[in-house]
Amino acid sequence: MSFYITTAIDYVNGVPHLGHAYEKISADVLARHQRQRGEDVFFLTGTDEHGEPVADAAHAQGIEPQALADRNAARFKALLPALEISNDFFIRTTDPEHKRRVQEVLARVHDNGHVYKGLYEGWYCPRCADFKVENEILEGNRCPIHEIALTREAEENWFFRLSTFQDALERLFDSRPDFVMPTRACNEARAFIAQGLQDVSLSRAKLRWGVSVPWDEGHVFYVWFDALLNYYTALHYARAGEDLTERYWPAQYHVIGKDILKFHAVFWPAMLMAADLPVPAHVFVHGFLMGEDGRKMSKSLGNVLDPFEVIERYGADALRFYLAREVVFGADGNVGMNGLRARYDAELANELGNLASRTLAMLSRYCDQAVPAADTDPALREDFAGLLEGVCALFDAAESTRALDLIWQRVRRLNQYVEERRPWELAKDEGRRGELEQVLASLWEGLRVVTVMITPFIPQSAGRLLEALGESDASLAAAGYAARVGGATVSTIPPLFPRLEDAATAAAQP
Ligand code: ME8
Repeated sequence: MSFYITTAIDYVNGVPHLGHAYEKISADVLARHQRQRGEDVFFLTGTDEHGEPVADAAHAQGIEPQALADRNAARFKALLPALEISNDFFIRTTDPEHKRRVQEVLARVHDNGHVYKGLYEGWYCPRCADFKVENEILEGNRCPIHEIALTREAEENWFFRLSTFQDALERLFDSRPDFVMPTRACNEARAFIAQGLQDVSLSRAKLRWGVSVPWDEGHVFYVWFDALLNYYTALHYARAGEDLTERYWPAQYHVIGKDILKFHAVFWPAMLMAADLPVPAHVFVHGFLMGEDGRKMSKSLGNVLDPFEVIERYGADALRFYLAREVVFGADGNVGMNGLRARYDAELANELGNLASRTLAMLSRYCDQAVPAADTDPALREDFAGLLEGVCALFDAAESTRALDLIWQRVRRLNQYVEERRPWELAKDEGRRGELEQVLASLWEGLRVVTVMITPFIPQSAGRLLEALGESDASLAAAGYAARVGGATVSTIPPLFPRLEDAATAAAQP
C-alpha cells in the first residue's frame, strides 16, 4: 500500500524554530514506522516562499524576495538532516515545476466554472496573508493571531466559489468522521463550515511576488492556494523522469498545526473537488508547543528550547524522544530544558541506556559475546504478547505518543526482569548455567524487540544498538518476541545516552 505523508511548508520570512522542528519530527516518526511495516512511503516537506509576508520581509531588508527565500530555505533544509528527518523530497514553491503545475490545476478550476471576478473589501492581516471575517477580529480591528492592526483593503480579484461546496464538504465530514483528526480539530472545522461558507479571494492584483494567473496575467494567485497545491505538484517532479502522482495521490496524512486548520480542512478539499481531484485520507492537526511556564516561548521570557543547542548537547534523538514523549500528538504541550534534562536522565540514560549497557556487558562477560541458543522465558514472552499489534494499531490512529508509551512499558519491564533474575548471581553458580543462558537470551530478545519498535523515534541510537546486538533487521516483520533465539554475536559500545556530566566529553568524541 502507498503511504504519502506531508508536513506544512514553512514560511521563509523567518528562520526555523522549535515548532517547525516538532512538526517535522512528528511526521517523520509516522513515515519511519510505515517504512518499517514495508509500506511504500513518500514523505514530503519544504518551504512556502511566495506572498506578502515574504515580500514585505525582503523589502524591509532591502533585498529581493527570491534572495531572502534562497537564504532562508537553505536554513530550513539544513535543519532536516540535523533532526534526522527522512523526507523523500524538499519542495520550494518557487520551483518552476511547481509554478507550472499550480497554473494548470487552477486553470482547470477556472474552466470548471468555479471562479469569477469581483471586488473584495475587508480587513486584511499582512502577516497571515489572509482577510479576516468580522467575528474573528479582535477589538480595535486587530488580528486574532498576531494581534497587529489589520488594514482595510479593497481590490478587484478572482474569487473561488467556496460557498458552492458547503454541501459537498458537509457530506465529506459526515461520511468520513476521521477526515480531520483528532476529533477536537474536526469539530472546529465542522463548526466553521456550519457558520456558512463565503467565497474566498483566489488572486491578488497588487502583489507581484507569486505565481501569475494564466488567464489574467496582471494577477498572482493568493499564496495559500499556491502553497496548498505543493502537496500535489511535488509528486510530478520529485523524481526526475517519473511522475509519482498515480502511485501516491491522495495523501494519507497532511500533518499541520492548529493555526492553519481552516485552509487545510475547508479550502483545500473544496479546491481539490473543484479540480476533479481526490481529497486526502486525513488532515492531522498537532498542537502547539509552549514554554514550561505555560507561556508562548520567547527569548525575552527565557523559556525557549533551542533545537540546535539540544542537538549539540544531547543529540537529535534526545530531542525527538523528548518531544514525542512529552507532547501528546494532537494536543498542546509545555516543553523546556528542565523537562528535557529530566527525561534524558531518567528515561534515556537510566532506563534504556542502562538496560542496553547491562545486557551487552553481561552477554560479553558470561557468554563471550555470543547470544546463547535458548528458549526465551515464557513470562517475558507473555509480557511482550500483543505488543506489535498494539503499537501498529496506535500508529494506525496516528497515536504515536501512546505507541511510545506502550514500548516504554516494556523497557521498564526488562529492567525489572534484570532485578528479579539477578544474572550476576546466577553466573556464580555453574549448576544454574541453563537458567543464566535463558535469562540473558530472553533479555537480548526483549531489548532487540523494543529497539526495532523504537527506531522511528530515535533512529540513530536504535541503529547503533541493533548493530551492537548483532541484528540488522529493523523491519517490523522481525519485531515479534521469539520463542527461541541464539547465534547472534554482540559487541559492547560506549553509552548510548551518556550521563549529563559526561555529555561534553562524549560530544567531543568522533
Ligand atoms: O503556516 N508549535 O507556515 P509557518 C507547534 N506556510 N507548531 C508550530 C508552532 C508551535 N509553537 N509554530 C508554528 C505556515 N507551528 C504556512 C503553511 S502549508 C500549505 C502552508 C507550525 O512557517 C504551524 O502550525 O507559519 C505550521 O503547521 C508549521 O509550523 C509552519 O508554520
